[in-house]
Amino acid sequence: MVKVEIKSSNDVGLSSLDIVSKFAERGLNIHPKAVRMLERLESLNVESLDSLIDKISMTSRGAVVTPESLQDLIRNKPKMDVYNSFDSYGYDLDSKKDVKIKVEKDITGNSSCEGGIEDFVCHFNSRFDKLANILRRRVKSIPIASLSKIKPKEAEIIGIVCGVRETSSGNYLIELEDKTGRINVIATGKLREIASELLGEEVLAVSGILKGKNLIANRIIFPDLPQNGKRPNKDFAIVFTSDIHFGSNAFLEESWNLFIKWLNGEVGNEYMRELAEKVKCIFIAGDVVDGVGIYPGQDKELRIIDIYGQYEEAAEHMDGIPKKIKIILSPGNHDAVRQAEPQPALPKEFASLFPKNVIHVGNPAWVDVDGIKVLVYHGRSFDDIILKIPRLDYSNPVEAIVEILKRRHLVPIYGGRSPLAPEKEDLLVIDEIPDVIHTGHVHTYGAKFYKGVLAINSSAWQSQTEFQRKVNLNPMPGNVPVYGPNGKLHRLRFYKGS
Ligand code: D5M
Ligand code: FE
Ligand code: ZN
Repeated sequence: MVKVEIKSSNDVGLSSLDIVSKFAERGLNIHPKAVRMLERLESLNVESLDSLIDKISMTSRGAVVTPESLQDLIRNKPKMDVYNSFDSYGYDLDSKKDVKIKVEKDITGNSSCEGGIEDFVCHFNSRFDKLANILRRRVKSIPIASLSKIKPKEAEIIGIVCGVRETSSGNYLIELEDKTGRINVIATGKLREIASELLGEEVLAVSGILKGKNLIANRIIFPDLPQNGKRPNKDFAIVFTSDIHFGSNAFLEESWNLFIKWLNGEVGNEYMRELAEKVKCIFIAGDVVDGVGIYPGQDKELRIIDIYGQYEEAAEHMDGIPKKIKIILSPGNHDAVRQAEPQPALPKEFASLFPKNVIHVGNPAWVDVDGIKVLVYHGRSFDDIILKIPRLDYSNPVEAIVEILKRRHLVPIYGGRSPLAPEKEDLLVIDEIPDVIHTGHVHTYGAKFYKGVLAINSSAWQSQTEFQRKVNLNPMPGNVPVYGPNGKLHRLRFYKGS
């Protein structure tokens, strides 16, 4: 029997005000630096704070609680939990055979873009063609230019969004363009909500009634995914992680080391050790290192100030992972590759530092793991998507993944914070249906099945940075989703706790 532990965690994000008030309730004054220290504590929740204050009240004699006095009390051993939604299951432990890993689509070595106007034209044509092909399976569309000629009463069209605005009457006007022309689509009633959440460059189908020069929409159709109930049923497990940020002084080394010990079968209960034994590969969805010069003032938050040193440390840590496990390493915006997406794999200079079981891929990359099709993408576009759609939130990152799946495009906003490399073929289109889509970047955890596709955001190994504190982003570090064996999903948590 597997014990299912549902513990409250630091995910609740206690604010400095909460901490100060808790101390004040017990007649204690706390130094601001000590408040910061507690805020950064991975394991802090209401219960652990209460028990900490209990201990302090026993020893404190009315002095201000300083960071130094907290130090000994909070220096705890790292801990780990497994959460899963299944009571128990059995599987065959003897899984010696290697899984076949094949990198299927990746920009590495195939980049041809120079960033000129022609590249952009080619790129957006490729995006339109790929997505229109998906939509044509569901609608009988006609070219936009033919609307003015044949003047049908009702029509279906496919186009790329090139502008959205609210009209004075509270409806939405969507400018839609295909290769033949442009038309204004009017979204009224319930469709206004869909129109208000359009991100800017999505390819859509619209069915509607022609009224003068406008098409009054009665249906707006996203490329989306078909419903798919099938789940890969394999006897091995895949681990997903991201945003390790080696080199940052907020890197959570103890939690990370515990994770590595778990992979080596050295820690955990019987269930977790058996699970570790089943791990055949690990995906890393970017931000392997913290990088250098990524944001202003970053040098103050770095423990290793040169990029080479950061990758050396990363490589050393990867060496601690059992060699029978393949590591698929994809870069993010903190890594030493071009920022524009799609990003190629790490250059040789850094890639060669890593052990042989590391497979370097680009961002995004499609990787087939013994029949499980994984799409790995760092997730930079989520900042733009979460900003644009008010119902989305950093604390629930899988909902942003659902938005990219609906649009079948990893970066459906152009001109925001995600720089685009206008490659001739748009490799950011989700033109196939993955079994798993794995992202990171926002440093929070989430996993759910959307139309049969497992959507995962794999948190981080970095505690809250000064910048994230300012924008109120509460990371959930040390959460590790593990998929399989037998199509099951586990959530492991490695954290320092009392
Ligand atoms: O990004 C981690 C998270 O923090 C991600 O959601 C973006 C946010 N972040 C980090 N730096 C910035 C800046 N400069 N502006 C806006 N949002 C930011 P990571 O890629 O790990 O830094
Ligand atoms: Fe990151
Ligand atoms: Zn990132």
